[in-house]
Amino acid sequence: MLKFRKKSFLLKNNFFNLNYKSLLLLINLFLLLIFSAQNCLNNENSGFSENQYRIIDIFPHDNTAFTQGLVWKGNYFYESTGLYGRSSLRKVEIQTGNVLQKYDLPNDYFGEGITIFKDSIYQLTWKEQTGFIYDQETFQLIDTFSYSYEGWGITHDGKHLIISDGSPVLHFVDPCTMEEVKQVTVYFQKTPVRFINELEYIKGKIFANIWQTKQIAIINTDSGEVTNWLDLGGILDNIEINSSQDIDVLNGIAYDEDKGYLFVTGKFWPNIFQIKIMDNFVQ
Ligand SMILES: [Ca+2]
Repeated sequence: MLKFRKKSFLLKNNFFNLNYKSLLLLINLFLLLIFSAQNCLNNENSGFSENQYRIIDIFPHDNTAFTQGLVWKGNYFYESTGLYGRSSLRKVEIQTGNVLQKYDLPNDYFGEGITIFKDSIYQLTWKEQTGFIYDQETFQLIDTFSYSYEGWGITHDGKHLIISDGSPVLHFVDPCTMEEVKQVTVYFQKTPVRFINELEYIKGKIFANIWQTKQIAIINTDSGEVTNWLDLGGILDNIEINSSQDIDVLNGIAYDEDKGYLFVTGKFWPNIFQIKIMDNFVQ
């Protein structure tokens, strides 16, 4: 009887020990799972705004520049500015924002987008239907070209100049003949997207500012479909802005192919933001 009791007690005790250990093991496993999941989330999303981009650095920008076009080449920015009487082509130092080289357009030309194709800078003007071609090194005017629409943004895919005119249409132009080769209409969910502004061709996609919005459209070059939207609505929260400063819209996209970073700014913005897009964001 005593033996039985003892056995029973042992059994009960073992049962309790077993359950207690199992419970501890389960708690540990549960905590490990939560920690792992949290850690995984932290690694994936660390510092990325809305799972889209992360600010790498912030550089000064001339807040009197009405930015219409931005390109990154050879560790310098090339920038086009607009407004009548204030339009220019500039070479800008990244760390200081200093303008190292400048060409002022005649007062009756409103500067728009720029792109650099084979060491020549192509610059559009807004309503003048005239484009300028400069030597990249000297800013010497080499040639002019004309088009029958408003000039807004310009980039190139290595074969064609790609030009926006404020409508949903992108014009693909042969850079040798300046003849239009084809048009692509930009749309999102079957609706044409208007006001396509500054452009940047990045790894087979066209990134485009949409005038008066805080979003950049990521466009399939062949179909014109917007495959994603980069929301930069909160990016100015990262800097102090003088209340008297006249800040205009987001405009200006440049791409650092070597580092894989984007530069974004806006008209009269006091800064240029160097950002990294999350790898899985660009589809
Ligand atoms: Ca650009």
